[in-house]
Amino acid sequence: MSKIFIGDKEYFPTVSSIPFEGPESDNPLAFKFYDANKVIGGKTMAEHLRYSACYWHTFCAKGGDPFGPDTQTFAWDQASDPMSAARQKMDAAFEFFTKLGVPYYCFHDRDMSPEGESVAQSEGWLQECVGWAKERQQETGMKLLWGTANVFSHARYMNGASTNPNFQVLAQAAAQVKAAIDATIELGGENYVFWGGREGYISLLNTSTKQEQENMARFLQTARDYARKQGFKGTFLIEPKPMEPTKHQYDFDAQTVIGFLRHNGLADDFKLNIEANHATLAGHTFAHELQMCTDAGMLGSVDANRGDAQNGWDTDQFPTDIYDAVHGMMVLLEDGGFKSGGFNFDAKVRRESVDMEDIFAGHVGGMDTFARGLEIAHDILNNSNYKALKSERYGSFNSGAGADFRAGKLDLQNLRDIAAEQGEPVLQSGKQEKFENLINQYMLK
Ligand code: XLS
Ligand code: NI
Ligand code: NI
Repeated sequence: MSKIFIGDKEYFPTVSSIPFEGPESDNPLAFKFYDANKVIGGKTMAEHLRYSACYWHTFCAKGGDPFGPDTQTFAWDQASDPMSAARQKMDAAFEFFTKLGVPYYCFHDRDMSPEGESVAQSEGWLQECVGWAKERQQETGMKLLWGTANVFSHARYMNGASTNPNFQVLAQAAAQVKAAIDATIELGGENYVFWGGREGYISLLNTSTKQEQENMARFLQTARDYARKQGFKGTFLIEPKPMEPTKHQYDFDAQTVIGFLRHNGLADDFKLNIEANHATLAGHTFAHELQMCTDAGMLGSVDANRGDAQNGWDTDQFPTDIYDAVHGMMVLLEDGGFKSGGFNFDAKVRRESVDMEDIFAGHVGGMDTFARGLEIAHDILNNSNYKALKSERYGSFNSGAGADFRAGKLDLQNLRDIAAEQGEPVLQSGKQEKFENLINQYMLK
């Protein structure tokens, strides 16, 4: 086995580069469907899918849950001084990214670099880590899909970051966001993400929601202005989530966020980062959230994972549901595919999955799921009568009075007169069963 490692130690010695072996292979650490160079509709799978692995779940979280401590032990987590530990973690991360064959990664400031005792110390440490990351990016060809700041874990953020009732906490969050934007620019990041970790409330009784949302908007405008001034050309992304950790989060779902961005003059610079599990929590499907974004021209990127239909929390499981992947890919392909975004696996192995190989298996499964989803969705959109069936339902708007209405040429009196003249409309079938059968036909053939 040829050794691939960054720095002076191999952290995953039992795993080599993950090969594509096709659906007949029974090697659990080989791709069955993700063939990076396979061309689908004029683009390779790698270009369509733009896969990314995340730093936080894979290299920072170790299996602890509210009822028990960590279950996973990491070889890169043994050094006693925090900067040596950060360096080892980075070597392990880049070894993992390279062996998996993802072109992108994502990180929060605090995943990569420890929190210092002052703003200045935290900034200095982050800059040092960014220097190492830049070297490793050059060495491996890895690129940064997005950076972000963790302004929700530290105790100071218990009442929110930009929506905190205490201005001093807001300023601390600003310091972190500034440093994380600088880091993202330095590493050539294509996007910068805001997930509103604790931007919401636990009790409405003690919360001025109007002021908090105004402050959030002002904060985002200020961050955008700073980043643009520093030359950031990428896309800002908001990641909706309706709840958890707060009872109610302001970035509830795609439609709420789109309205907020438009209301606050942010729609030209910001798009959305849709996470599948957050859609589930909001009572929506993954495809619904993607569709709301594409309708608004605001689909930025995707946090690929899966929730659990019976649980009400963010389980962040690896995406294996092919039906969801097909529908999601149909929406994405109809929108022309990703521009600056990609599929970032915001997913973690289960607490009980304690073998180092399990994190490879999780990502391999997720990458195969969307690769197959891409092929099926492309087939449906190009070779079936799906699009024709759908547009037929709206055929009455294509000409005559329907087209006049779309063009704004009819007033309410005109509409009334048309109704009176035409009489009761003939019932028109929604044909849902035919649509569902068509999807299954293409999935199962
Ligand atoms: C948490 C979010 C988080 C963001 C990045 O639920 O998904 O991981 O993606 O801050
Ligand atoms: Ni996420
Ligand atoms: Ni999440």
